[in-house]
Amino acid sequence: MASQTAVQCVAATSRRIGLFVVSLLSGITAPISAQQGDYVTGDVSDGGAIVGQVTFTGTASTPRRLAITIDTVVCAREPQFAEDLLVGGGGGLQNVVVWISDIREGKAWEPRHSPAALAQNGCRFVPHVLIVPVGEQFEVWNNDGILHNVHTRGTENRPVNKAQPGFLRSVRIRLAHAEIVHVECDAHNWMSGWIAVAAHPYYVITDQDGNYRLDDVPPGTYTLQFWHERLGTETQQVTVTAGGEAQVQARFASR
Ligand SMILES: [Cu+2]
Repeated sequence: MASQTAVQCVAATSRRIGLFVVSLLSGITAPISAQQGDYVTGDVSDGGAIVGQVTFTGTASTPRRLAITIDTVVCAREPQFAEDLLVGGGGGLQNVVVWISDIREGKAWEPRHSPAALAQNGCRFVPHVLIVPVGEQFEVWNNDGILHNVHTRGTENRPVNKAQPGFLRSVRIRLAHAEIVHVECDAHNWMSGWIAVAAHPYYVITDQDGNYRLDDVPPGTYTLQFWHERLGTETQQVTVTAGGEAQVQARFASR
């Protein structure tokens, strides 16, 4: 359930040959500045946006309180609650990863996305869901001064399993394949987070009211994926026009 292959493979050779034509059709202008796996970046001159809200159609119960059993001086300063199903205003579903799964060319990562960082803070992973660019190093911080551990579990990526004693404020991790991996701390069994290893910048996480927005999308028809850690995956088609704003809503039911 945790694994979603974000980009299908295309032949690099045919892509390069067809790049000029594709650029004219899709609104991407020269220069092509970088290439990351099967995704090619360039300036998007007439992109559109995809916006919407993801909602939960079931009845959401109050998040359950977590049992903090060890390191209580640090970890139980405040009550802790599960973050695996957070429903906000209007049934909006938080922490859904939304991405375009079949985009081949588009904008480059914005500088603010690099380096990404995941904090172990108050014996929680913050943010609960993090987007990192595929293949790039990111940091995991230990803000607590006690022993934590970083243990990732995915399908495409080999597991990372690093102890992070209190004096080790930062460790660096690199995940080479695009998928969503689970991250846990073996020292504190309630700690749970997710890392969306993104093949390109068209990934976003829904806010507390379930809203999301993807900007600078080259005109075209795409497949939009929605992933939630408990509720699974939804798929929708979307057509983006130059300068337009495509509305795409998604609903998740109880499972
Ligand atoms: Cu921990």
